[in-house]
Amino acid sequence: MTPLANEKGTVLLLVLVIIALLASLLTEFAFSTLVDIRLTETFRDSTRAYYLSKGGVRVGRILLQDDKNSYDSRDETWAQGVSNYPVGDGVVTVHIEDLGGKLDINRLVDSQGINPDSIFIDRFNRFFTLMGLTDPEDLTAALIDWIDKDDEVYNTLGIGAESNYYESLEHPYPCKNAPLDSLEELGLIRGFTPDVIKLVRPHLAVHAGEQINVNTTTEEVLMSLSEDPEIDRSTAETIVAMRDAKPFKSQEDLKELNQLPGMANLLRTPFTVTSPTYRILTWAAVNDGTRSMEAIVQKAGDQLLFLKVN
Ligand SMILES: [Ca+2]
Ligand SMILES: [Ca+2]
Repeated sequence: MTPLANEKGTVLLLVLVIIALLASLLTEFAFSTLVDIRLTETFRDSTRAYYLSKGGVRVGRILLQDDKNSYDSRDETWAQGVSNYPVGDGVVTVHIEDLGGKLDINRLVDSQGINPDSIFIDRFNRFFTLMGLTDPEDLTAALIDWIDKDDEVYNTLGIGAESNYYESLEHPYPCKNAPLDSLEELGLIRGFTPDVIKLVRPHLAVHAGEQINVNTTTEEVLMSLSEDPEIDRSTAETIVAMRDAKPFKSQEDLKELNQLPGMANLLRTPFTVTSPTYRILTWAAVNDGTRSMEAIVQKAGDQLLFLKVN
């Protein structure tokens, strides 16, 4: 081959390489433009779902503010929520659950974070026993230590856990030494395995209030309230049947309960007929974009106590 022919061949090869590169670049460009459009669409839909979900929280708060009667029970409008309600291109679901019928974990320690509350300790010990959990006192003690300010291990009845325990774990973290903000924190506390949490979660809350709303509570929570004489399963079932037939609408109505076994001995008048706080769960979808939110609100003054965006 002559030097000229050789040069021509090289140029041809170079042109071919450039064409191939350009072609692949164009294909890549077209593909990434498509991906960009899809990402933009998903981002757009997910942003719309975010605002729809946020609107769902507002709807929940409006439903609660609209409820102005003397009692709170699950046959009221707020408790019906909203299911897959169509809004524009999307749908939104709003679920409202009152927390007044649940045992408030943060009540185990006084608001100063210093003294454990003996009445709530008894309730939690009985509750964990009722749920069939082993070492119920240790679970209660671990909750107390998680909440109380000090780093001294609680050791009455059960043995608790402070930072020295949590710092020795494979993935160490300090003990919170403050009230729980959300039930999700339970997963960080010693003894609260996923199975235990699944079992106890429906009966427990944070921000629940000191008294128990008879209209919405569970048999297990009722049974945890009194030991001697105890509120047994049959009394708890009777109370639930009474409130399901007709909600208790005032403290006066609650006097009907005084005749039942275990009621005369209840400490600190544990019952009420209203719920001060609520958990609003919302879920929204717009095409492929979905978002959900969890809000805890205090009904009085429509105060937002906690918000988690998923
Ligand atoms: Ca009400
Ligand atoms: Ca502590």
